[in-house]
Amino acid sequence: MSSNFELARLFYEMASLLEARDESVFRIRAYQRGAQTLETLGEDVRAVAARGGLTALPAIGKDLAAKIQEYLDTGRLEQLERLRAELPPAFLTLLEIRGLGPRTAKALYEQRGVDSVERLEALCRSKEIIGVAGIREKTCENILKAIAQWRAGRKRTLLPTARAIARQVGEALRAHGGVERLEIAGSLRRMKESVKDIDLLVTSTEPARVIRTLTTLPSIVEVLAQGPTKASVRHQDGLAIDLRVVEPEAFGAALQYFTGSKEHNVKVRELASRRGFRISEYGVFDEATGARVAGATEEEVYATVELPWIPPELRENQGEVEAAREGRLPALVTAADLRGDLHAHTDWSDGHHPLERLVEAAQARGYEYVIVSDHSRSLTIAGGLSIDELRAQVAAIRALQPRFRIRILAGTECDILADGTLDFPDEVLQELDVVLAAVHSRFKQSREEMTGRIVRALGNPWMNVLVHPTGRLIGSREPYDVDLDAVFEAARRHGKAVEINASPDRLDLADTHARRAAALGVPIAISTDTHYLRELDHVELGVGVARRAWIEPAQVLNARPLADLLAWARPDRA
Ligand code: DGT
Ligand code: CA
Repeated sequence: MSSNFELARLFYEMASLLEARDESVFRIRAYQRGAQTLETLGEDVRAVAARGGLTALPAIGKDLAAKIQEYLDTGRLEQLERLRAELPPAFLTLLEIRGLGPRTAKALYEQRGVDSVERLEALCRSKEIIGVAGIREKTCENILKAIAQWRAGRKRTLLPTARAIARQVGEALRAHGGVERLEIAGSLRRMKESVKDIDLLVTSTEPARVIRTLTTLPSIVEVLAQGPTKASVRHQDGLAIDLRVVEPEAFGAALQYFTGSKEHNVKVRELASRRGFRISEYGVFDEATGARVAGATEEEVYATVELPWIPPELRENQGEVEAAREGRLPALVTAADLRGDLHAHTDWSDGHHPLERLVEAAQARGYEYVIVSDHSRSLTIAGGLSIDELRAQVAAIRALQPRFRIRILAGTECDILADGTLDFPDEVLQELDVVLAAVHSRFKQSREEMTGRIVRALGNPWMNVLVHPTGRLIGSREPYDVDLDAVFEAARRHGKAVEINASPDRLDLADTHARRAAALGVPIAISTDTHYLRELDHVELGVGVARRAWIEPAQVLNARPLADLLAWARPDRA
């Protein structure tokens, strides 16, 4: 089986080197997917090749099959060795610096010997890179800022990246045997927007085998610690993975303990000690006799302190223990409660698919409605629509409607201009089914100006949903300065909704803000802001934020049936 892992490692490296050379994303992805297939393949790739079954494997086409055969025959990949010889080993990390493309990085390497982030930083400070590939003084400053962000950003990983890695590693562990149960714990299970590491729990009759698999997986680049039942490793994407093998009778206790948060656990343990119990990752124990009284399931653990099971997203010691004790836990919204998506783009503005594809994809998901909300005329960099184009789009939507079961809502993501007026006149907005409004410019306004601007927009009779209300981009742009409580109060007063934008680097509103808005009675839209069709899947991240915000289906705008949604958005038409 060792060939599987060796080949997977080589394919991952190939993908990175192609990326460094700015090659087509399709080729890069092809190698990444091929590597994932090899990492999770339960049969020796030699045996598969011998029976001519390579191209029947998922993600292995003719090209990759030929590469696999080359390796099996010769023990090497000629193309990979050529690519390796062209670039220094640390070159790939340079490309993690925002704004530094492969071409500039290559010029810096060739002309100034920049082969690491440290050297890049030094030459930026001494200004020795000015003049290379059009770099100016201002570019130097930007690179230094990007390096600082890169350092800060490396500490935490965005939720969807971590989820994808956890899924892939989990699948690989299962494929190589010994795993009975496998669960994700920690902040990832609580759906925090970014995580420090991935915490995995496993039950197994062969702990050593599971540990060995993890520590030798091709996507794992470093073993940080290793023991008979636990291991800590670093994944090639930078984050650490902690794995523990636990006894089935203690699985629930371990899951409860390692899901955290620490603050939640402290609270639960206090309740236990008042009842004469001690809770640890090994179970719940009677302090007097030392006997284990619970541990196989989380329900059992919570039952010993007379609490119902508490959803992981709530376990932040933000009142959930009290709510559980008083029978007031919310019945949290799930993805299945959503009847439509209320923020999506098409190639009429900066989306990457025709209108029809969006509608098909949304209908295939079983939605009752989907909005078309392209940008408005002032946002020229995103291909904002003129009034004529918007009207033509509405006509196109109405013409398309008879071919679909799903209702297509004509909308816009209308810019909120600097003075708080909207980018389209009222008589145009009135023609649409649902109007979104957003700030896309003049982010540096004072708190008073920005608050006044958004509050004024909320007063427009035809706008319905304030989208990505703080404008933040996680890890790269701070939210603009705005009094959110004043915004939520205005939304409540005018009967408007606010959005949880599910785009992974936005997640805007954030959990704590969304909880405040919902508590005031402001309806919450959970939308994807889809620009690529696969982003419709991001809805899960938005639902995660909503659940962390204690939100129930009744508080969610797009959990309403179509008729209710339309009656709310366009009462004049009823
Ligand atoms: P993060 O920072 O995104 O990894 O957040 P967590 O919550 O996943 O934190 P982590 O990975 O350090 O630990 C996972 C869980 O294990 C944590 O939520 C609660 C539990 N835990 C870890 N260390 C301690 C500790 O020293 N005391 C207690 N009571 N619990 C701990
Ligand atoms: Ca963690």
